[in-house]
Amino acid sequence: MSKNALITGITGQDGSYLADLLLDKGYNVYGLVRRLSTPNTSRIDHIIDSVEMLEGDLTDQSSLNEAMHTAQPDEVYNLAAQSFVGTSWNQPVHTGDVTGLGVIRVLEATRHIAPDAHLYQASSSEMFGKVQDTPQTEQTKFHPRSPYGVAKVYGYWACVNYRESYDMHISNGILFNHESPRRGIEFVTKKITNEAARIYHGLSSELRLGNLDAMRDWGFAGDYVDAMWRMLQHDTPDDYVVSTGETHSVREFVELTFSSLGLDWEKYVVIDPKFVRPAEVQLLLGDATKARDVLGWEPNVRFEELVSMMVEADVERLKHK
Ligand code: NAP
Ligand code: F7E
Repeated sequence: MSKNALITGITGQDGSYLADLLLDKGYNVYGLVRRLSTPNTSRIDHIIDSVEMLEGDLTDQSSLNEAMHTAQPDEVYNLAAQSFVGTSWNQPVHTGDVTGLGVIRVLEATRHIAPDAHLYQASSSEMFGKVQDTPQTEQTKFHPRSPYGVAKVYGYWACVNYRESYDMHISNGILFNHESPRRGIEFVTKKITNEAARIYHGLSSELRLGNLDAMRDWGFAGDYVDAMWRMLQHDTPDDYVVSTGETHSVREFVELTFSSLGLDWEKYVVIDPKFVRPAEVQLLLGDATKARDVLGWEPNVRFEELVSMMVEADVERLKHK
């Protein structure tokens, strides 16, 4: 019999790739969608008739309970969050409510209504923040550097606590940055490839950025949702770093993007203090040995391929503008 999966955050980058993966595997997919003045389903329009949308919000316990009753999930993927680090300084209370407390609400709904479900929590390398070890592993201490990172640490420990308190099958994926053509426009990779493609087509003349020295371990979202699924198939719940093991600077991402379009990035990039954060995470580099050894997971897409995939998608999308 087909399994039921409930995905919170199905309209986001990861939710859309995960829904693709689970549908391919024959799951019945339920997606929690919050009410917006204009529905935002562009990332899942291609599968909209194959998934069941349930209205709900991570700030509203009763809607989560109702979604859990309807979906009767075998697996719950909690991907919903206020996920943009920059915004978390402007909306720290909202970020804490959705990204932090929202996890407890999902845990409570699962505990009371689907206690045997396997649950995945979207934890983040932002929890490492001011890194205490390099590379970062499951043993590295957390030192978050933003209200977003602080909220993710709360969610992480809430999951560990519910696992220990109630013997629930709950796993944290500590995912490093992962990107794709479906990435939100405000994140630096998509901002760079989108604006470079606009410049290439003569639609723009500059790209305004903040700190070019930040280093990130960037992977492909399509690879990373497979790691989420593998965690929930394992007999024992646990916490896993998911990363590529390579780190590159924002400057390198810019250089590669512009050079692939035959452009000199230095003619177009303007440093704007508006995009420099109050506290920065300077270096992230993950060691995913445990995910490889226990789950058999490995990334397929490397940095250069990721950049060209995103550039090509934006050049193609904008060519008739
Ligand atoms: P995303 O594209 O920003 O998607 C976030 C999703 O959460 C969207 O579907 C959004 O709905 C939904 N959402 C936001 N507030 C909500 C609320 N109050 N109630 C219900 N749903 C709400 O993020 P992503 O890149 O796919 O990331 C997925 C998860 O992984 C997030 O928890 C993120 O923090 C975490 N994470 C991401 C990365 C990464 O590099 N991508 C790395 C580590 C961890 P709308 O479409 O209506 O806005
Ligand atoms: O920034 C620097 C910025 O916003 C990356 C989220 O998915 O990954 C993501 O968080 C770096 C930072 O991602 C601009 O200062 C420079 O150092 O693309 P980002 P993030 O903050 O790493 C983690 C793992 C998550 O969990 C989050 O949900 O790029 N940077 N100039 C800039 N960043 C942005 N956004 N815009 C700039 O103009």
